[in-house]
Amino acid sequence: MSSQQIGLRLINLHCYAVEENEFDDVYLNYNGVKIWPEEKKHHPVREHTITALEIDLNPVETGQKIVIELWDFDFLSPDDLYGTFQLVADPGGPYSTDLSLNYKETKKARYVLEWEVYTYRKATSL
Ligand SMILES: [Ca+2]
Ligand SMILES: [Ca+2]
Repeated sequence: MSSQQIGLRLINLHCYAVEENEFDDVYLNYNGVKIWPEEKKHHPVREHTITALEIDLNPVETGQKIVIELWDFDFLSPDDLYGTFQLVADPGGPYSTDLSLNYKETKKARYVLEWEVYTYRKATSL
């Protein structure tokens, strides 16, 4: 037996403009939990770069709204929430979604998330 399920894959993070000098130290949260980078606390990102993410969220429901937060780490002050990527899990893609800016923390940052929704079969036991 198997059943069709869908998963959402975060493919790339495009940075067009950073908030801070030279680079931002970014990480991504989903439902209050850091999902990227996986092996360290944050990742330096410079302008005009594409960073591979390769993060899978699964399973998700068709039509589910998924909010991914983009945060910037700071040494001397609380981390800054730059904004959110607001995704809807419709199978297909790749899609590109602009960061909805949190203007309390940034006016300069410009990021785009590239992502897709794929189907897979999950074996189920009887
Ligand atoms: Ca910072
Ligand atoms: Ca800060």
